[in-house]
Amino acid sequence: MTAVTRFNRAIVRRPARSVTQGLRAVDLGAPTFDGVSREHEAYCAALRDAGVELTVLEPMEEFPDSIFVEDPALVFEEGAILLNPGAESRAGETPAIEADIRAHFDNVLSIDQGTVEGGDVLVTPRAVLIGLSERTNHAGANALIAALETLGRKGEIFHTPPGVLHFKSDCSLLDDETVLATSRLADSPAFDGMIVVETPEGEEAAANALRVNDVVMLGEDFPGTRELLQAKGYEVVSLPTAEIGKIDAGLSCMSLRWWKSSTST
Ligand code: CIR
Repeated sequence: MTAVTRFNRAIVRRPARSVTQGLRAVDLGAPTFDGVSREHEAYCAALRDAGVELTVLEPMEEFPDSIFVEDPALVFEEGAILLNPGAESRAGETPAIEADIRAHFDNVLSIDQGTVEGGDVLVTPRAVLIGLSERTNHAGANALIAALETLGRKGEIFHTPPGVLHFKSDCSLLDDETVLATSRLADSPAFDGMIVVETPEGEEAAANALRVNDVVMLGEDFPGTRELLQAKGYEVVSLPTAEIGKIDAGLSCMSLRWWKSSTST
């Protein structure tokens, strides 16, 4: 099994004009299409710079949130799992991305009950951590654990802090043994045995960072977190996220990432 922060392939989807109507818990104003597009382009460039080959899917107007490809599927070197988004307006994103997933993976599983969004799933070397949330329920989490077992992986269920969209809205992996998390999630048993770096107060949204190969991608509006990570020796790539932040998204949401070895299909 390849290190969980090593990736050489990813699927992304260009934003549709309807992204301005993306779901949000609190309406602080809609993002602009041009603004989201610029952030998406910068993100794609950063992934390529980090050594990832991208498959770029076409926009889907009927699904405003479909730029967030992380939520309808979960991918690994050894296979993919089609998920079932808990947001009604996003449920159709799974059938819509299925053919693109099948184009890359021979082994494609799905969950047979409940709801799970990929934003609630953090892959660590020890286990695949699944956070229960408004979008991911017990039935879905158990179905995901069964699918993960078929792939030879272990899944474990934890809680997402109340009012937080996804488990990974509040945490991300910095390396094999270190997680970046908000203070409200830092004490979770999910991170037992790991080093937890807490985001500074007021920079909670920085927790949805993204480690890809040698770099940690981080929202550019979080200087305290950047300083903290740089002081610990991480190479930080700052990316604009203010527009996607208006629809509750961060850096992990916009790609499905995996390692393709010369022997994997
Ligand atoms: C949603 O509410 O579904 C989108 N507006 C944001 C999804 C962010 N996805 C993620 O964190 N994995």
